[in-house]
Amino acid sequence: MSKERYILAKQKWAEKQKAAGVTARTTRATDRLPPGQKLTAGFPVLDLGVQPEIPLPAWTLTIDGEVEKPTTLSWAQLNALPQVEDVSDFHCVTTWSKFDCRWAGVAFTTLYELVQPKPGAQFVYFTSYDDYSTNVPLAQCLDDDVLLATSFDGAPITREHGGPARIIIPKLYAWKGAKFVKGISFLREDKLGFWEVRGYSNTGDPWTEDRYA
Ligand SMILES: Nc1nc2c(c(=O)[nH]1)N[C@H]1C(S)=C(S)[C@@H](COP(=O)(O)O)O[C@H]1N2
Ligand SMILES: [Mo]
Repeated sequence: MSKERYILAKQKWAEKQKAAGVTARTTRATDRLPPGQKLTAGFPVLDLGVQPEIPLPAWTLTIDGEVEKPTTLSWAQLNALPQVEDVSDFHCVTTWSKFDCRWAGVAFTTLYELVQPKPGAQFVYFTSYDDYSTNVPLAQCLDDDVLLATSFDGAPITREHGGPARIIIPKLYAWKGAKFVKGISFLREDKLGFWEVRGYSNTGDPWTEDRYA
């Protein structure tokens, strides 16, 4: 791109930002830390005051809704699916972030292929053993960093962090990732989850500080 065209493009971008009411932030983002977030070295625990205990033989995950092949997986069936590992950053809406979380488990796309969603399926609704729920557009669940994670840092996910299995969606605030997950429903229409009906943003993008609706 020529220098002039580059400047013009930047100018247009600035005008668009201004028109959208985007102003300087009080807390500036670095390359990795989204605006308004603080880096934590520990791993805080966020839940609804219950950490359900699910013995592995009793654990199931039901995947249903607008799909050709609704399925209920046992723990053994889940672990027989192809396993992947992904290192990602974790951003909680309460302003802490944790870098380099090493999760392993089954890629969301593997579950997607297993149940074969119908063309009308556009949204995903997750439910949990603690009666938590959350919702995400299907398109965002199909990124290759979205996991049904069963391991953190090389060990089974502890109960406090959502074991036996939890959802990880690194590009969204962490409330969009259900701990203690027990159900995944593919839906035609969006359906708000636990925090989404309580004023949290429906989209939850950390990079635009899309915290509350
Ligand atoms: N089932 C369930 N999933 C949940 C929550 C919850 O309370 N219950 N809290 C969410 C929120 S707000 C965050 S920040 C992360 C916290 O995960 P952690 O406790 O492992 O840090 O889980 C998310 N998933
Ligand atoms: Mo959170």
